[in-house]
Amino acid sequence: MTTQAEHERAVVDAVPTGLFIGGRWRPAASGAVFEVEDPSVARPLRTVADADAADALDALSAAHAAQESWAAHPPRERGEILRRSYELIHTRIDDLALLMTLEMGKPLAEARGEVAYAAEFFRWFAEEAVRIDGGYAVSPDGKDRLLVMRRPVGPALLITPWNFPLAMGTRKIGPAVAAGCTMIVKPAEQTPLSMLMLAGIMAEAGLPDGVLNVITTSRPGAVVEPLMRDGRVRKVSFTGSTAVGRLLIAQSAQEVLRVSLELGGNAPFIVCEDADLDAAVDGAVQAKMRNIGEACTAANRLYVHAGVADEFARRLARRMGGMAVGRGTEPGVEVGPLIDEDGRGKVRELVGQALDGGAKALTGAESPPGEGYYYAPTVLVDVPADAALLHEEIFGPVAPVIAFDDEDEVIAAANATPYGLVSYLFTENLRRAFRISERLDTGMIGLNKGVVSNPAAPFGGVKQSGLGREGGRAGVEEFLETRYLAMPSP
Ligand code: TXE
Repeated sequence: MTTQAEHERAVVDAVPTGLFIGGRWRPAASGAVFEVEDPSVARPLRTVADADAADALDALSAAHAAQESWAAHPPRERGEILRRSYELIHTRIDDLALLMTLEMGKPLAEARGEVAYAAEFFRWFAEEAVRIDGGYAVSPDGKDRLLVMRRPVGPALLITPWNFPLAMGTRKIGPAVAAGCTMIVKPAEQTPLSMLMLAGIMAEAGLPDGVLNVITTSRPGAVVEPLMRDGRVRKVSFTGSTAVGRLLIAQSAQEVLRVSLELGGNAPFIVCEDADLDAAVDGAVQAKMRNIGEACTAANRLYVHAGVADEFARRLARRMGGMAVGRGTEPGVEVGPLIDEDGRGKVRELVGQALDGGAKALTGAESPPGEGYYYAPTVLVDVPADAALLHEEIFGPVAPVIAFDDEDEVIAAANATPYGLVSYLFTENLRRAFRISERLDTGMIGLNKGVVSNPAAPFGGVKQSGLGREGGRAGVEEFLETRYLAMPSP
């Protein structure tokens, strides 16, 4: 009988090695590799190929060579490849989830949830592939006919983060495939393994060589910049920090690339005095603790009406303080480690600073002893208004609860951030729900709900949270150009 450790090793070792370029696996030309770590034990997990700029340009040549024939591929076949990939993902869900837990840290149940969610994007975009259409118009003077046509924008560069190693990939790959774009995917250096496994699955599903190329690298800047400036890349879609998003906007200027960016957030979570408090606490646990708080949609500031704030904070602290922290592969664990020492260091610093400023911890505010980058679920009250954790993305399991008295005050506070991804609102009063929602400056609003993500919805933010939308019909639009043909009326 194999032990759990042997099983984990076998799944990790089964991941194809190398870069996936033009339908073939090959090492980096330099032979370089880099280490991927298991954050639950702070130990190396496996090495992967470390691409340099020349490898990246090879991947681009493969994508560029495949673009014309891929664009001419019947839409239904493009959709069927996505559909088969969706089915294959489900047959491999156990291994994909385990791999994700090992490289990223999230508990197995959450990893399974992400794999299933990631697959849903393929199912959704499989159906969208056959619904790409244009338009027809008669000029106002009746003299011309105008035929509006769509075509794939061209080779796309897809850069994904480590917090949702598969879903942030399929949310980009799905619409790119549906639209007929070829692509280069560059997963985050912390979590390349699940993306490598996905590339193998898509090849098995019949994706033609060169349509999807995956390059892993420990030096993202050095590899991405030459691609951005090459001219053959026509589109970049990025999920990650606002700092890197800004850099990509600057780099995209030279070749005037199409850009979609899904950047950081600082989500307000508003609980009105008439809210169903049980539902609000459940929603807060979801919005805060999903993915260990390492989500751009994580509730970052919890504004609770003064009449119910103490009760809410007490209940939340009881729930969060009772969550089982540990290695994501252990049964019953609800909270895994943070991604790395930098991630944990940032959380420690933000909490330390708030406590120094007078905040009180109802639970947590410490790292459990032992190896791995763990941080205890934390609820803070009496947080000073200038505490950095109210102004920056915490990206960890820390919930600051702030009491408010009136609606105008809480809306102003909620909007007082350069970010605008998502807000959450709990109220049983319909008029109030609409009134407040209309004034919140975010791309998405969760009303009496702690999770907003859905493949059918146009996910994205306003202000410094990004540009463009992912998912829904809008998702494919991001990978299409609009052109028209003008001709004299017959
Ligand atoms: O992000 P980076 P990091 C936020 C979150 C987190 C912070 C830092 O607040 O604490 O960002 O995380 C690639 N050119 N989010 O440092 O560096 C990198 O290889 C091109 C929110 O991990 O932005 C990875 O693939 N690419 C977010 C991707 O960018 C570059 C998810 C994201 O990494 C690059 C992640 C460069 N010069 C972090 N430098 C969300 N929106 O959910 C790095 N990358």
